[in-house]
Amino acid sequence: MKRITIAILLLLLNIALWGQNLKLWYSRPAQNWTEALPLGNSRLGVMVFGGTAREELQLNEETFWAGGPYDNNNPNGKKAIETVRSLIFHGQGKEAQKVIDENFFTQQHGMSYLTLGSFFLNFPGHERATNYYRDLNLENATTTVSYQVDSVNYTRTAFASFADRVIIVRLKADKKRKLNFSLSHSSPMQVQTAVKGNKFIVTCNGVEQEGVPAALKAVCQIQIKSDGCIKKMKDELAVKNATEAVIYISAATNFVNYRQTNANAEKCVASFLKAALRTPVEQALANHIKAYQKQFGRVSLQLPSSEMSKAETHIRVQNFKNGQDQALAALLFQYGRYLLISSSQPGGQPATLQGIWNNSPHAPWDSKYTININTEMNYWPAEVTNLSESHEPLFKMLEDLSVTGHETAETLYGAKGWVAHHNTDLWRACGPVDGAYFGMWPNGGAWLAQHLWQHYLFTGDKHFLKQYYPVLKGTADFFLSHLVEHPEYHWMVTVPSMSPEHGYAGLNGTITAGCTMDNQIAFDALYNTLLASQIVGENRSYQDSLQNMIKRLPPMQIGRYNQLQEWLVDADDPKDDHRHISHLYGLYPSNQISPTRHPALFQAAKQTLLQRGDMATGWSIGWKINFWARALDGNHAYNIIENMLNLLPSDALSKEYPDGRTYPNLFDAHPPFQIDGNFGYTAGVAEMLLQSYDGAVHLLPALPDAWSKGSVKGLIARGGFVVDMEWDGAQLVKASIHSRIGGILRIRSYVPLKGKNLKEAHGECPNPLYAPADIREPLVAKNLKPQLPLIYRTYEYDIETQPGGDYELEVSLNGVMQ
Ligand code: FUC
Repeated sequence: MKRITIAILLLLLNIALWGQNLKLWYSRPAQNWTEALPLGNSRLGVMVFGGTAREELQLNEETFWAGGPYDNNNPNGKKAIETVRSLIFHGQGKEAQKVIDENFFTQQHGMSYLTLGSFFLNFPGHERATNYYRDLNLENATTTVSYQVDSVNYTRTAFASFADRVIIVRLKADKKRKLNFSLSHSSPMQVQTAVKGNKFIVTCNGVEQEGVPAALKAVCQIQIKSDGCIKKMKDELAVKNATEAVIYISAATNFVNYRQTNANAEKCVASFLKAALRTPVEQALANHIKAYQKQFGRVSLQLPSSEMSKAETHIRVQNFKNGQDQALAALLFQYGRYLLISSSQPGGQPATLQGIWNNSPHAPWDSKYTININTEMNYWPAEVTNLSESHEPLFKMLEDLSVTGHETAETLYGAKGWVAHHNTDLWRACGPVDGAYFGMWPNGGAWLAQHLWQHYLFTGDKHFLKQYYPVLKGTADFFLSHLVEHPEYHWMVTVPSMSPEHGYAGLNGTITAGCTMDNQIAFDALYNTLLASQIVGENRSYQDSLQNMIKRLPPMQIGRYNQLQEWLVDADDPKDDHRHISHLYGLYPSNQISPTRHPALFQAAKQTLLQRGDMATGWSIGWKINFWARALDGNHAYNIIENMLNLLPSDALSKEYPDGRTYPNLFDAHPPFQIDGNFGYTAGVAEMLLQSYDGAVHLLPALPDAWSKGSVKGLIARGGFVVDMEWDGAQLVKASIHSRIGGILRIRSYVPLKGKNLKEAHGECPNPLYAPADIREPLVAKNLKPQLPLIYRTYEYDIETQPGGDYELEVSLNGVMQ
C-alpha cells in the first residue's frame, strides 16, 4: 500500500513538474525506418522498430565512415584564380564556372557516413500479439515495447546508455520461462559474423569511395545475460525458456582522428562490454537516466494541451492544424533537444545531416556535414536550450578544420588562414565538392567558426575564447588575404563565390562576386575576431588591419521592391521561392539586422521573407521559423510551424503528400530525412520565446496567439542568463532570471514590469555580450522610399546582476515600477 501511495505521489509530481507527457507512442510496430524510434549516446545510435515476431535494431557507430585520411585540394586553383576573377568581373559567369570546374576540384567529393546493419530478434509465434504498445520516452531516453501472446505479457526496454557506452535491451515475460528468441544480424554492407565464446561478433568492412581506400572497419560484440538457456549457433545466439534476458551491444571502429586510424577496435569494444556487464541492469538503467537527465531536465516548456494530445503521435501530427494540441509543438521542441543530446556529446563527432542515424551505405548527400546551412542549423539550439556541452564536438571539428583548411587556403588560393567550402566529412576535407554550381563557396569554415564566438557570448568564458581564438582568427586571416577590390564598386569582395546554390536571371549559373551573404559572413569573421582580439589582447596593428578591411566591405542594400538585395546588383525576383534565403543570414543567426537600429533594413528583410513564401524543404522551414521570430511576428512564425507539422507517412508516399514535412517518428522531412529541420525547429521555438542579440534580453518577443498560456524554464540568453517565464493571455505574467556570470541585464518586454532593483533603462546597453553588430549604413535603391516596420511598444529596464544572483520580475498592471 505504502509503495502504491509513493508511486502515485511520484507520478503526480512528475505531471506537476513536466505538465505534459513527453512520449512518442504508437499502437503498432514500425513499418519502415521513419516510423522506428531513435536512441543514441552520441557514439552509438540505434533505431528501434518494435516488431513482435521480429524486432529490428538498426545500428550506427559515429566514426564508421567510408574512405580514410585524404584531402581534396587541387593546386591548379591558384593558377586559374586570376582568370576566373577577370571573367566574373566581365560578366562571364558561365565561362568562369567552366574554368572553376576544370581547376578547383578533385575526384573526391566527400566520404559517406555508413551503417553497421541491423540486429534482429526473432520471437517464434509472436505474430499473434495483442494489446500492443510502443513508445519513446524523452524524459528518460528509453524505448518500451509491450504486448501479449497467449496470456503472457512481454516487455522490452532499450536504451543507449549514457553511463556505459553500450546499448542495453532488457526483455521480460510476466510468466516464468516463456521468453524464447534468437538473435541474428544482417547488413547491406560486407560483414562477417561469428559466435565466439559467449559473444556474437560482427565485423563490418569499410568501403573505398572515389578512389580513397577503406581505412576503417567496425566491430560489434553482443553478449546476453539471462536466467534461461543461451544456445550458440553458427550465426545466431538463441535464448530458451527464459523469464528475463538482457542484451548488451557494444561497437567501435579503429578511428583515432582524421589522420590516424590505428585504434584497436576489438579491444575497445570488449572493454566497454566487460565494464557494462558488471553493473546489474536496474543500476545501469538508473545510471543512464541520471546522466541523461542532467542535460535534458534543464529546460521545460508547457503549452496548452487537450484530449487530442492523448492520441498516437502520428495522428497528433495529422491533427495539428486544427489548433487543439499545442502540446505537440512542445513535444517536438523537446524532441530536438533529445536528438541533440543523443547525437552530440563531448569527445564525439558532431551530428551529421542525419545526426547519428543512418541505415544506408548510400545515405542522401552521404549524410555528410553540409556546411552552407545544415551543420550550422544542427547547433542552433545548443546554447539557447541549455545544452552547451553538446556544442563541443563542433568546436573540436573546427580545430581540425583550421589545420586541414589551412592547407586548402594555401594550395587552392595561395591565401592565408584557413578555408572550408560547402561540405566536409570525418576526414575534414575542406576543398570544394559537387562542381562549381553548388560547391564554389569559400565560407563554410568562417560561418561554422561563428559558433565559437556565440559560445563565448552565451557563457562569457574568456578561457574558452583564448583557447579557440586562433581558429576564429584564421577565418579573418583568410578574408584579409583573399578579398579583392571590385573594379566597379570598389568594395572588397569574396570572388569567386555564390549566394548558396542560387543565381538570378542573367547570371547564367551561380558564380559571382560579393553577394550579400558573403559580405555578411566576411563581416562576422573580421568584426567578431576584432572583438575577440580586444579581449585576448591581440596586437594593435592586427586590429587596425581588421578595422580597415571591415570599412571596405560592401554595405547591405535595399532593392527596388523594398527587399534586401541578395546580390550586388538589384536582381531579386519577387516571385522567387528558392529554399536558401542566404542573405538573411544577417537577420538570423547573425546580429547584423536590428529592428531598433536599422528599421528600414529590418523591414527589407521582412519583405524578402514575404516574397520567398512560407512553404519550403524541411530545413528551410526550420530557418523560416527563426527568421519570423527575429522579425518579431509570432503568428507568422506559427504559420511556418504549421507547415512543418504536416505528416509525411513515409518517403514512398512523398508524391501523395507533397507538403509532408514530419515523419511518424517526428524526424524532419526535407524530404528525405534530414535532422537539421528538427534542430532548426527547436531553435526557432526558443527564439520565439527569448531573444538576446539586439542590445537587450527580449522576453516573449514573438509569442503566437495560439500559445496564449504557457511557461518555459531554463532557456539561456547571451550574457549567461537563465530565464524562466510564465505567460497568460499571450502576455508575460512573471519571469525569474538567474545570472550565471553577473553583468548588466537589460530586459525588453511588451508589458511594463516591476521587481526589486529594476531601473528604467537609458542609452546604449553596456553589456557587450548581446550587443547588435556595428554595421555600415545600408544603401537604398534610387528613387525608393524605404518602408518602416510596425514595431510594438517595448519597455526596457536594467538590473545590475551579481554572479549567481536570482531576480524576480512580474507584470506591473499600473505601469509603475516598485
Ligand atoms: C544543401 C541544400 C539541399 C540539401 C543539402 C543536404 O545543399 O540545398 O536542400 O539540404 O544541402
